[in-house]
Amino acid sequence: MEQQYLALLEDILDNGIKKNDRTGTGTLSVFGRMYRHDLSSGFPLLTTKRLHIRSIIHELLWFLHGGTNVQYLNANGVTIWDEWATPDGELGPIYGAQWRHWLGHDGEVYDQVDAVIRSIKNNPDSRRHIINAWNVALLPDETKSPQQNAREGKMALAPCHVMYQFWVADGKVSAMMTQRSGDIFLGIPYNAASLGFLTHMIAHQTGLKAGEIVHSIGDLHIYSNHLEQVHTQLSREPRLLPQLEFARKPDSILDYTFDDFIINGYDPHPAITAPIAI
Ligand code: THF
Repeated sequence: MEQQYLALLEDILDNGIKKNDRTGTGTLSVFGRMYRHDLSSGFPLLTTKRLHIRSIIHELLWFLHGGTNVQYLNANGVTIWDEWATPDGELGPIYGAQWRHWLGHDGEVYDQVDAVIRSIKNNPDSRRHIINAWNVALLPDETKSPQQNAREGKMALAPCHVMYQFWVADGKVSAMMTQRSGDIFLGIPYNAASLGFLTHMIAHQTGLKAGEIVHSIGDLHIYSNHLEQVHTQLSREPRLLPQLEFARKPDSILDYTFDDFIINGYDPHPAITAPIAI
């Protein structure tokens, strides 16, 4: 996994095209890239820089509980969503709302997380184990700020990790995540670890082993103010990947707490700070 990540950094440096973007920062961008990782060979947490595991786990628990207000994250010391929230912490109907309570035009509320776990248990061979966040009716108006969109009941940001698909074979569950836009230096390492945690949780809850993760990205970019950091990271040697262990088996996917995730053997190079494009 990590060699593939570093190769993608090189790929963007070599082949990236200078593009402007919504945030006005400027990027080097390539289109359509993928990497895959067998979860039995270690947990997908980069070692060439230290990642803030706390932020990643709390963000995922927040999505799974349907959260769309940063208060839960802030109460747990996580600030990665603050820049887009209104003063009272609202982000509009982003991931958590779509995952847990997608409102259908029939007025019915759809819980995609519960549905996917039931379909994996009851109909493992299905090719429709999907969680989709791209709710067209609630996408933001790009001419307005994230906060203005949230105030108007729209998503503060359009989903980046749009679709998750699960696949069951040989007693294992694999996951493919399709991402429309990926900030490779700051976002992708979080997204990869988050996909790893979610896949392990779904495997745990359905009595399967964790198989592979496949991460597919549309516009994959390095922000122009991350170039120095990327060179620092490329100068480092990857180390052994850590292992994930669960402290217990919670009754449902909604009953995991931060302390249920035990990461063994994480020995990364130091963190590399970088500004986030808003
Ligand atoms: N916007 C941009 N420009 N990039 C993204 O990756 C991104 N996200 C989410 C929404 N909008 C985005 C927010 N995710 C960090 C990491 C992920 C984020 C936001 C910020 C970040 O600054 N990480 C620091 C450490 C900060 C911390 O964990 O406390 C780091 O060094 O990794 C795509 O999901």
